[in-house]
Amino acid sequence: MSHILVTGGAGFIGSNFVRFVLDNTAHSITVLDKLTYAANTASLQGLPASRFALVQGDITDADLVDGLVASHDAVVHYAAESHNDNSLDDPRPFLDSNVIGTYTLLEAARRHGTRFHHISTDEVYGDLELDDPNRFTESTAYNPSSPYSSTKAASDLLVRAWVRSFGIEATISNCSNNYGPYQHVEKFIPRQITNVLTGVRPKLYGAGANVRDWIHAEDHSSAVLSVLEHGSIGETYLIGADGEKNNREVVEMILQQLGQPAGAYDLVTDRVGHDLRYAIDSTKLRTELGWAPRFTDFSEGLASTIAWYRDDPAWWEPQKKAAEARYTAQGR
Ligand code: NAD
Ligand code: TDX
Repeated sequence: MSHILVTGGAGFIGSNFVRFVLDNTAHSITVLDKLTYAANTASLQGLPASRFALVQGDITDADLVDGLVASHDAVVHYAAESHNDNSLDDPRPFLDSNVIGTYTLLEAARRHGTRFHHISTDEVYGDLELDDPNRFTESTAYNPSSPYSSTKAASDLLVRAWVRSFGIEATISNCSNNYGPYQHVEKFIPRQITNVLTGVRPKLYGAGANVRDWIHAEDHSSAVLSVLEHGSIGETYLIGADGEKNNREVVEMILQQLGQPAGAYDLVTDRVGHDLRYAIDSTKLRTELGWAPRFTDFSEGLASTIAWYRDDPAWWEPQKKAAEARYTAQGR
């Protein structure tokens, strides 16, 4: 039984991980979160006070981070600025949180000998052609495209350097695109679901041909727990669930599941530098740690996600207007 510090635990994937760990283990959790626009404390409501606490604070605050890292057995580091479109408008917060924030946590983990797991993304590998038979593996060269993915790549390299130079006990996981409950409405799937629920047509960037490799957030959580508990120190594990779909297919499924005509979407201005395709080969995680995803049917996972947004408008309505105002300013 351990006391785990989860950074960014009021965001989408972090809050799913907190629930997963509290439901399936005896570990207790402290969340450290700055509560940026992307956070939602409603995602953490109803958790057992004996095993859960929330601290509002910034991972770049070295004094705060030092005390928290010293008093926990492990750190699982989710906190980051996470949205590519925002990083194209204003990169600076991505450098602060993703690079300096990770550095600040690593230094504390080094001082206190604390186990550290770093959460990252497949976007550090750049993109693939649609017909490329290869998928990303742990040995694919880093080639990030956006300010977001380049700061995530920088943070991964810091972790690797701190393992090699200072011997910290760290692991890294790079996961593909997550979907599921508690995802901010700026992101692709919840944006389109909540658009349809509010009578607005879904917005597809470019021609909608870009491919993402979708994984349910609960499967990401089970994989991270598995790496935290059984992963080899210094190793990187890729997390993916063989969920490749192009954006047009996803929008058409959302429209169909919500009873709308398949073509009831708009094509809008493409994202600058838009990565074409991501695809993960998760053989290492599956063979070395015996992990397997539970959500293997995307259509079913999408249906439960749509039901969650339909049933809980109070969770997302307060953030919808501001998110759409940012898109309107970008012409999307
Ligand atoms: P999110 O934007 O929903 O949540 C990020 C959380 O981090 C928010 O609660 C925010 O308040 C917090 N945060 C941001 N800056 C902070 C700071 N300086 N100090 C403390 N807290 C801060 O993001 P998400 O989609 O849940 O992603 C979580 C992590 O998973 C990120 O590291 C991201 O790179 C990674 N990841 C995401 C995906 C995906 O599909 N969303 C896929 C692979 C990896
Ligand atoms: O309205 C939209 N229309 C659209 O076509 C939005 C918001 C997005 N898109 C496209 C862009 C991408 O091809 O959908 C795809 C998914 O977009 P995002 O949800 O913005 O995700 P992406 O840029 O792929 O990055 C996500 O997965 C990897 C997360 O936001 C990252 O944090 C994670 O690292």
